[in-house]
Amino acid sequence: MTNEKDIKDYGSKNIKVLEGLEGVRHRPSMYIGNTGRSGLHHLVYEVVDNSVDEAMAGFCSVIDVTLEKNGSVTVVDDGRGIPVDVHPVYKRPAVEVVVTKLHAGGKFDKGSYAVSGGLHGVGISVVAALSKNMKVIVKREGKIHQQEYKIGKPLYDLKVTGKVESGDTGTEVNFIPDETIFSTVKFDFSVLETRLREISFLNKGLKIVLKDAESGKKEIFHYEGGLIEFVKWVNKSKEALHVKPVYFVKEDSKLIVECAVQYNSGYQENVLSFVNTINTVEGGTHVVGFKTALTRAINDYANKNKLIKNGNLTGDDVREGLTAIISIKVPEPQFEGQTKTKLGNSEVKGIVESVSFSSLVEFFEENPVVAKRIVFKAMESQSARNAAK
Ligand code: 0RA
Repeated sequence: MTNEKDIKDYGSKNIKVLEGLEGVRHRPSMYIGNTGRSGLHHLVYEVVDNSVDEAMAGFCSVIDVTLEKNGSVTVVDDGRGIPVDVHPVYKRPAVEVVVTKLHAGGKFDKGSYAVSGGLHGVGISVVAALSKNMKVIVKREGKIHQQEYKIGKPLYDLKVTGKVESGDTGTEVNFIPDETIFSTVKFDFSVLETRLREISFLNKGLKIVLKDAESGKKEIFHYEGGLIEFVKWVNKSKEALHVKPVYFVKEDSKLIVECAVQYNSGYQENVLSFVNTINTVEGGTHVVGFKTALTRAINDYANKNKLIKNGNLTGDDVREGLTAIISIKVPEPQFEGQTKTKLGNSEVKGIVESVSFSSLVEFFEENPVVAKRIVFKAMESQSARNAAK
């Protein structure tokens, strides 16, 4: 299905690195999706992603995000700090290279699973290019280092502005989006709140603090329970069918699959899915694999325990009142669909299905009271569906 557009896109992808930051300003949508509200908020996620990577590597525990009164955003982390030593190739401080060169810095040579949620896998340099001002402060090696940039260009050389106790490290990034690029430069607390909470659920133990300096509003996201707390949070205003969610995490040579499930007494299906912490709104092969496993595991349990009266339960029957979070990590995700939020990797379906099936079977065997409650709920859905026919 190769067409002219694909060939053109393929070409432009490969010149992306060569064209540098002017290219980012020339075609911002290629890097941040769009120049509207969602693209604007994407800038914050790009900066936060770098701190999340530092947290995933085990060096950062708190990320602080503040909407400042002047319309800028500040992201502070307590990681190791962006390196400040002179880069061997560019002969400039590493932090300057990270901020002013597209895809620069060792952080972008990600290990197979060390993939975080940046929609286009770009970094802080894209944010710098699309900001009328960016200030980066690095605490490292006992010193406070600072540099500012205007549309991605340094305003002065990296300078030392003070001292800190050795061992006190971290990075602070403040930026004001360029209003000549974006249709709106007004950040929305609730938009950031939703995504930052999600990032926090997906990275258990990571603390993210969101503040609005104007209103004084403050939210703290910190969940030691990860997906277990996520599924309970989604169900918080509902009546849960079982207190303890079904939970499993399995690592295979190609994939990490993590899942939390909790039924409620309602009739809605609510399956949230993530690939490398990106919300796959349109689902995909991981979701298909999970759903197939769920239907099969519930039918197997029901048949084995002679609970079935009117034939096997359908997928729709077993998904009434289902709340599930599926999070997978895959080295080379292929995103498809209208909004590029549908996972296409065909090999994922079977792996997620077999991992989910064995984990669900094990949970049902060990929790027969919960298993029967789920089966009976699905049988009620089946009866209602049959009666409606
Ligand atoms: C490159 C290398 C190292 C850390 C970072 C980048 C880093 C980048 C960001 C961006 C926001 N916060 C960050 N924290 C760290 C490793 C440095 C080392 O080996 O000490």
